[in-house]
Amino acid sequence: MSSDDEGREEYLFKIVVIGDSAVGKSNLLSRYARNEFSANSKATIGVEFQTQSMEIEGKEVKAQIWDTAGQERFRAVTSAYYRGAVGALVVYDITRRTTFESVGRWLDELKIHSDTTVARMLVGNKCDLENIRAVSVDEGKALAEAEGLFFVETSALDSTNVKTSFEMVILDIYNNVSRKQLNSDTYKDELTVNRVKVENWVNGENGETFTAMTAQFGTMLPSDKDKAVKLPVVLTTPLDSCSNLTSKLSGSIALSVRGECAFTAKAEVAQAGGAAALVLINDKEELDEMVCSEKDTSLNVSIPILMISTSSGDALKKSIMQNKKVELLLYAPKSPILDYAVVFLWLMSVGTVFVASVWSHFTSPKKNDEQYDELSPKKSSNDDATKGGAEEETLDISAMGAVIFVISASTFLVLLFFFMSSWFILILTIFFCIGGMQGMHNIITTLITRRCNKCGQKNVKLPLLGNTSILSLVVLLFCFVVAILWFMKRKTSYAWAGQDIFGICMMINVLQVARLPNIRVATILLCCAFFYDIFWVFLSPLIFKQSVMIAVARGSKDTGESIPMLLRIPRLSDPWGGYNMIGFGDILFPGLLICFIFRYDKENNKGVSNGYFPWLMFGYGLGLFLTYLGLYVMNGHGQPALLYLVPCTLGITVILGLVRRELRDLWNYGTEQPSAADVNPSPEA
Ligand SMILES: Nc1nc2c(ncn2[C@@H]2O[C@H](COP(=O)(O)OP(=O)(O)OP(=O)(O)O)[C@@H](O)[C@H]2O)c(=O)[nH]1
Ligand SMILES: [Mg+2]
Repeated sequence: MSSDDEGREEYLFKIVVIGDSAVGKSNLLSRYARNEFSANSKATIGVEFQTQSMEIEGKEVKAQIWDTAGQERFRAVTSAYYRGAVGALVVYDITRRTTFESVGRWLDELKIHSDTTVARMLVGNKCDLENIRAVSVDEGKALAEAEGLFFVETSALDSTNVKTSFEMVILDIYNNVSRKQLNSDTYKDELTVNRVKVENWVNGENGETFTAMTAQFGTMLPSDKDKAVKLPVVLTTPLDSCSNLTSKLSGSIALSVRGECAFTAKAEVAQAGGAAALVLINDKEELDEMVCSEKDTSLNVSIPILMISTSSGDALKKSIMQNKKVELLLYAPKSPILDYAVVFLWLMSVGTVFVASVWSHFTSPKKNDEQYDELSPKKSSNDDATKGGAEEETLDISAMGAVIFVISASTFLVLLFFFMSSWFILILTIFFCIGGMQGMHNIITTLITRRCNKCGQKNVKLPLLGNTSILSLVVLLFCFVVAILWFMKRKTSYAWAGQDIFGICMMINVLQVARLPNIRVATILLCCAFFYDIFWVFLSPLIFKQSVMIAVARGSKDTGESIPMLLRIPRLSDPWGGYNMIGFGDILFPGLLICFIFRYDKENNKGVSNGYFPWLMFGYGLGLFLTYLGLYVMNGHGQPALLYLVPCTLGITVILGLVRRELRDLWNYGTEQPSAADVNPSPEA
């Protein structure tokens, strides 16, 4: 998101310059970056960088150009040099044949160390020295053609083609990138991804891997662990890296502390000292984002800069001070945006809604059997009987109730957002346990009594509860034990399974109790919920600086505990772990409508062909699918599922109702009598 905030897209490309010693690599770069040339420049030792910006199609493209020594003995860790490069200039000297003959070897090295497609250009430098030319233009062209490279002859001395050669490579990379549709999200994501895994070794012993955060400037780390290099760590002197360093840093990772000066200043100092990366120890456990202010866009930081927490930093510092050898391996694995956990989540949600809808239909015959002495006398007035029976255990939601519900849910959400303390979460968790327990109890007893009629008939008299069936008691005890177990283990990695089971039981139960009377109330409720969801996910950042819904769903920052108000499945293929989640509301709200429709279909003897239920189930599944599609398209940004679910369920109902001319009936369902009564007095008035 960060690059979107500035309203301008940014790209960062790494380009490497390679070729034998003294072919003029450093001079080509200094000519391009600073328009400088040095007639007696020294051979490069180690690695140097320059960042140059240019604009392509209104987008800012930054090229980070790396220059290293042509001489083998001065070259820095080769794989680190090539890592992440998307462009390369292979330079030879037209006055020295041997440098041209080495080109093949340089290309091989490039091939071995780079993973992505690299835009490559063959550069014949020193074309100002025509009189002592040893390699003809045609030879250069032929080689470039054979290897599939661009070709150009340059002179760093008189500037011929220097700019062109770099810009052609940058443009080619840009075209490659945009052609591959990497342009917007994926590629930007790669640049802004800021979580890093830090593996560490103390005296060769592998310690616990911890997480670091990279700055929004500096180079990216490889996403692949195999491509990362293990480097020794050196404590900087001074420890804050604010003034020039006296410690020897080349080829190692600098470890510094936060404070005293800007991150960017530290970065530049460390880079000037030759560090391969700078690791800053934060002054607290949390990791803050390190940004550079707008003014610093000219910044030439080309090493990765990252921050680690106090505790991990201090542990490393201590080991170094004890003269132990500390090594770090830094890499930034990427999360897949979609995980197959999504499929299970989809199945779970659709399954819950389906089961909740058909539940009473498939369990009621047996219920009737139990209560037949009560029902049979009234069987003649069928409608009354079912309605009377229903009223005992169900709650019809009224239009007013729907509005009040959404308002109180919003209030609750804001309260949660501001006061999400551990005890608040604890209370909600207990409520969740009770709800889940009750749901589970109801489901199990219903299922058992349906299988065996007599099971539920043995009763005992209890002091407070009165006449209770033994079955019910046993099941209750079981559910209680399960709830307690889950409560105690709720912070474990497998607690999600229990949470899902309880959540599903609770929702099926809620959907049996709460009922929508007709489409009028459904429309009010779902529309309110629709705006509620969109507001709290998308619009709340405008007021609260972050999405209230997403913040609440993520849970408390301090304890890492979240409120069990969603179904979740771990993202197994994600190196960062985490969960795919769906809120209870995304199941309950559409669920209420679908349950109503199922009842409507049954009460009006509608089958598969003329009913609404199959359509709505399809609509719900489609809506969820679209939600995940939205998640994917928006690069993992939390989605208000109801944005998709409401049109896909309520929308379908209304459209079908209109087409079938049944919308009126659906709209006023169950209120036909009162509305007729309403009509009667009006002529009098
Ligand atoms: N005439 C002429 N001389 C050049 C040109 N480019 C570089 N030189 C000279 O060639 C010599 C080597 O240049 P560098 O840029 O240091 O070469 P390099 O490829 O960076 O060498 P290493 O760092 O050792 O790999 C210097 O003396 C430069 O002045 C050019 O275009 N024309
Ligand atoms: Mg050089």
